[in-house]
Amino acid sequence: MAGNKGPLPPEVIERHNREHADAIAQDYEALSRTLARRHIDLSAIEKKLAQFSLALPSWGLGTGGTRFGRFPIPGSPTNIHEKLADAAVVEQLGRLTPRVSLHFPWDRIEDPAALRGEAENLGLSFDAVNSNTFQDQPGQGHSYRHGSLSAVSAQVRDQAIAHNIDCIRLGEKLGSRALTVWVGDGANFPGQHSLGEALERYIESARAIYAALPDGWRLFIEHKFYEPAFYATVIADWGTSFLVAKELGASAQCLVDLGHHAQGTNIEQIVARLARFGKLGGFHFNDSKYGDDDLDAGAINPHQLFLVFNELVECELAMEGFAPAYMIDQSHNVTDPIESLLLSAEAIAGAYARALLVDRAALAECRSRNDVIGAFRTLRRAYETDAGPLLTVVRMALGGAADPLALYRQSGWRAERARERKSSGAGAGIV
Ligand code: LRH
Ligand code: MN
Repeated sequence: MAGNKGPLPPEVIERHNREHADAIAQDYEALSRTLARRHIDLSAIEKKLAQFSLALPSWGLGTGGTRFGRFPIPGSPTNIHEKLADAAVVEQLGRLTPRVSLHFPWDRIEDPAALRGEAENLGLSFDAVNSNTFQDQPGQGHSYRHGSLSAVSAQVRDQAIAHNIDCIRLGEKLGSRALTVWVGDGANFPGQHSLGEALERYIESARAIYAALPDGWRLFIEHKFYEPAFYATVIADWGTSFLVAKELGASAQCLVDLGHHAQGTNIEQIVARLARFGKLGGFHFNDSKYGDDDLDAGAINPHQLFLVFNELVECELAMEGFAPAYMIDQSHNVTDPIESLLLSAEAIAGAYARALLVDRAALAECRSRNDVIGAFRTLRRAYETDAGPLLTVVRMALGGAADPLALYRQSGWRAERARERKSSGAGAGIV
C-alpha cells in the first residue's frame, strides 16, 4: 500500500508502533544472532518478505456459513464498497494483502472504473476475478441444476460461457489479469452422466472462454474432489486440471485450493509437479480437517503450509519469473472476518518466511549423501524457527502495525461499522 491510504488514522498506528518498538527490537536482535550462527543473510530474506503479498477474497470479508446456518456479526459489510473498506483495514494493519479477488455476481459492480479508483484510493487493486455457474441467479434463463460448462444442454453451456466472458470483460475494466473458473459440475449417482463426455463438453466450453482471454490474461482452472457433487466431479483433481490446461494453451494454468484434496493427499508434491511443468497458476489458501472446510490458513495444519512454501521457495530459486497468484479463500463462520484474515495472512507469510530460512546448501548436501535425518532436521529446524520478529520488522517498515490484531481491536472499527451499516441479510459471505 503506497503511502498511508487506509481508513484508520496513521498516527494511531505510529503511536502503537512506538509503544512496541523496544520489545520488537530485542526479539529481532535475538533472532538475528541465532540466524547469523546459521550463516543466514537476513537482509535478503527481508527483501523477499517485503515483496510478498496476497489477495483477499471479497466473499471472505462477510460472515460465512454452512447449509445449516449463517450467523452474521453486526457491522458486516453489505456491499462491495463496505467490503473494500474492511479489506483496506486488513491491508493497512498487516501490509500483506494489497489486492482483492472479486466474485461475480456476488459482488455487484455498478461502475467498474469508479470502483477501480475507489480501491486505488484505499491502496488496493484487483486480483483474479471468479465466475459463478454453481448457483442460479434470479431471472436466469437456464438452470445449472445439472451442471454448467459440462452440461448436456448446449443452451446451458452457452449461458455459462457467456457469464465467464462477462466476468473477463468486467475484470478488464477493474485492472484484473486473470479469471478463476471453479465449477461444481458432476454427478451424484453412477451412470448419471458419461464421465468421458462430461469432460469433453467442459473442454469445449473452456476453449470458448480461453479464446476470449485478453493478452496477458491467465485462466485458472480450480479442481476439487467433491461437493456439491458427491459421486463424480468433472474437474476433480490436479491431473484432470493439468491435462485440460495443457489442452487449452499456455495461458491456462491450475489453481490449487488447499481444501480441495482428499485427506492424506501430499499437496506440496502436487505443487512441485504443477510448477515443474509451468502449470502452477495460483493458490486459494485456507485450511481443513475433514472436507472443504475453508478454515483459516495455518489454523489446523501449519506444517503442511510450510511444506507447500518450501516447494515454492525451491521453485523461486530454480525458475526465472516464478510468480503464482497467491490468494486466500476462506469462510469465516464464527470469527470477525478481519481478525481471521489478519491472522491467516500472517500465518501464510510466516510459512514463507520459515521456508526462506531453510539452509538450502546444508539440505542439498544431506540429500546428496542420503543423510535422511540430516535433511529432515534441516527442514524442521527452519520450521521451528519463530519468524515472528522478522515479519513484524518488515511489516512495520512498510507502515503496518506491530500487533495488527491488538490494534484492530483497540480501533473499535467493527463497533463503529455496526452503528452505521444496516444488518447484512443474505449474501455477504459464502452461503
Ligand atoms: C469452491 C471454492 C471456489 C469459490 C468458492 C467460493 O469450493 O473454493 O474457489 O468459487 O469456493
Ligand atoms: Mn477456492
